[in-house]
Amino acid sequence: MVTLQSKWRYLVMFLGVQLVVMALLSREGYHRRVTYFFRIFRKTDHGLVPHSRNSTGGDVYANLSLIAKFQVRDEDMPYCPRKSPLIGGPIHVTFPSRLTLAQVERKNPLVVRGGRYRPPDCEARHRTAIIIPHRNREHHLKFLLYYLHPFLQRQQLSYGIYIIHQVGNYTFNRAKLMNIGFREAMREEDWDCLFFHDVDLIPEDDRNTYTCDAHPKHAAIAMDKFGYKLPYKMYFGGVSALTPVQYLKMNGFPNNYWGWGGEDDDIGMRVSLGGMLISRPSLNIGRYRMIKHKLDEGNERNPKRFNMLAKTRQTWRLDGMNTVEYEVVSREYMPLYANITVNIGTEDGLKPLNPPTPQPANSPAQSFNSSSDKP
Ligand code: UDH
Ligand code: NGS
Repeated sequence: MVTLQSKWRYLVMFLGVQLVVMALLSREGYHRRVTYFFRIFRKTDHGLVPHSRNSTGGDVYANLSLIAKFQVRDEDMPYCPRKSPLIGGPIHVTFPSRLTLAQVERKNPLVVRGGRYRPPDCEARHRTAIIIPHRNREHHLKFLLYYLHPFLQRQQLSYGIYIIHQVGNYTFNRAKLMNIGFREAMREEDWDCLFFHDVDLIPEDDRNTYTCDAHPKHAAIAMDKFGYKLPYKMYFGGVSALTPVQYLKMNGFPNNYWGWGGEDDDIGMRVSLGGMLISRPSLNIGRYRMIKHKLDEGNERNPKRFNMLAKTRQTWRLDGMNTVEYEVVSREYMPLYANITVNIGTEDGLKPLNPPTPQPANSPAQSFNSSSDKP
């Protein structure tokens, strides 16, 4: 039978045990021990990085806090693992209306001037340049940068983002801008892979690695607007990736498709005319969400595209990287990208923006053609 006296004794013992536990917990370092204890149950914290689908909740920034903030000395730098431990799988893509470039900058503190990044704690195995043809799409660019920077950091790539901006109002020429991007990027660094990337396509899975394959890669194979399937077998539009050797083997892209349509089909044909195959990621990984928009003013459908495509077999060696002519108007190294503004002329050829007056040796405006300037 429990007496009143023994009840008091139990109560005093209980309080005593509590005091001892509290004293233990308040000792220096208890926090570390408690955290360690809880981590046994929550394996996704710090040292243990999630691999499974949805483990990052689709947040493209979720894993980035795991990147070491300190810079390891170059001579002590190990190679990054073959498969990045930061990859999390599917990414949830939305377009928040109030997003600003300043916010994107703050979320990417390790990106340096010109939109360059290299992993701070390991030597990247791949160096990838992203080439984005651009005019009047700043709104789309902001969203692409918001998603692409953390996406590439999660893949532990060394990378740079180049915007190739067409100056003036003359008809847009996507493929020619890509040729210029290739040349301008390669003159700055020995990139081993170039991604040719529409500004309005956001990758939805970071297992879609932005590295090159043994054959030219078509990365955007499953877009939301096509019900996440290829619209037709030879489709090569949206996002593609080539090594410099692959690019030159097919003489780059055509320069003579002015306006919308056909240039991506021409590029696809060049791949096989250059003796190569098309490599593709799987449908569940090469997924993209397109930012909806209408056909732009100055990029009307090109009525000549079908006739031109019928002649690609005869024209691909005569027009491409070996004939691209342009004038660099400016090179600006912005916090999140390099902005290269170019005059690409018209169907009738390159007309310099400024009359050809004698220029000082380091003037920013320079003209290029294949014979005067090699990458
Ligand atoms: N681009 C610009 N500015 C322009 C036109 C094109 O920056 O004025 C760039 C941009 O990177 C864009 C890419 O070129 O993502 C391709 O152009 P697009 O987005 O207009 O072409 P897409 O085929 O979409 O992806 C067209 C939408 C309307 C199709 C109607 C015909 N079916
Ligand atoms: C083809 C176009 C491609 C274009 C693709 C998808 O018909 O340039 O449709 O267009 N080829 C020709 O016109 C010869 S889309 O649905 O994105 O507007 O990329």
